[in-house]
Amino acid sequence: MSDMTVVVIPTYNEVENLPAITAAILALHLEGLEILVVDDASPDGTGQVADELTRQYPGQIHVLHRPGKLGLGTAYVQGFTWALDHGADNIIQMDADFSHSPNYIPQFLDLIRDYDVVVGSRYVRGGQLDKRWGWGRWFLSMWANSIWVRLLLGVKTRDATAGFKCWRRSALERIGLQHIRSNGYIFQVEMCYVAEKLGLRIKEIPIYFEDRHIGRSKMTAPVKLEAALRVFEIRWRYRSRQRLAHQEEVP
Ligand SMILES: Nc1nc2c(ncn2[C@@H]2O[C@H](COP(=O)(O)OP(=O)(O)OP(=O)(O)O)[C@@H](O)[C@H]2O)c(=O)[nH]1
Ligand SMILES: [Mg+2]
Repeated sequence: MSDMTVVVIPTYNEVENLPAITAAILALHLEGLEILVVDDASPDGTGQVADELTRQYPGQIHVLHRPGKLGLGTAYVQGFTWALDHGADNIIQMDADFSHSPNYIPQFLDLIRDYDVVVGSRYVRGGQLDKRWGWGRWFLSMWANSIWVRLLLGVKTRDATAGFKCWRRSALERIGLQHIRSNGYIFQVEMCYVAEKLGLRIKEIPIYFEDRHIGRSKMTAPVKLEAALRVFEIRWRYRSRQRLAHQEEVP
C-alpha cells in the first residue's frame, strides 16, 4: 500500500486562489494524496468555496472551519493534528497563493523517505525569490533569515521562516504539537528550531518563490515587526533544554 499524504492549506481570503491551487495539486495525480483546507471564516467566502470543493472531490478535499481569524500557527496545529488523526504518513504545508508551486511536491515526497523534514528553501543555492522583488524587500527577508533568526536562535536551516515543508508523521509526533505556542508567522521558526534541537534530519531544497498574483498579503509591517520580536520569546521559552526534555523521551 502506498503512503498517505495530507496537504494542509490555511486560508484567509483566498477565494480566487483556492480552486486553482487545489486543482493544480490534484492534477499531479499522486496516489494517496488528500488536501485539507483550514479556513478562518474568511469574509470573502473562501469557506463556502472550500465546501463546494469537498463535494466536487469527495474524499480528496476536506475542510476545517474555524470561527474567525485565529492565526496561522493554530491553523497549522489544528490541520496537522487532523492529518495525524486521519492516518497521514506525510504532511505537507503550503500557502494558497501559488508562492509555493505544487510542482515541488513529488520531489518532497521522494526525499521524505530519507529525511524527517523537507524544506522548500529560498536561501540555498538555486533557490530564488520573485524577480520582481526590489532590493529593499529582498534585503529585509534575507536579513530576517540569515542574521536575525540564525544569530539569535542559532538555527542552521537557511530558510528558517519557510512555509513550504513536508513532515514525516514521526517528526510531528516527536515535536508534540501541543507544546508549540507560537501563533502567526513565527510558528515556522519555532517548528524549525525545535526540529533542529531534536536532531531531526532536515533537507532543504531550492525553490523559486513567486509572489502572489491574486489576493492580498497579510504580511504587513506590524506583522513583520511582531514576528521579529517573537524570536526573543522563543529564545526565552527554550532557555533551558528542560523545555525539550519531554519531547526527547523515548516511549
Ligand atoms: N487559516 C488562516 N490562514 C491564514 C491566516 N493568515 C494567513 N493565512 C494563510 O496563510 C498563507 C500565507 O499567508 P500570506 O498572506 O500569503 O502571507 P505570506 O505568504 O507570508 O505573504 P505574501 O507572500 O506577501 O502574500 C495563505 O494561504 C493565507 O491565506 C490566518 O490567520 N488563518
Ligand atoms: Mg504568500
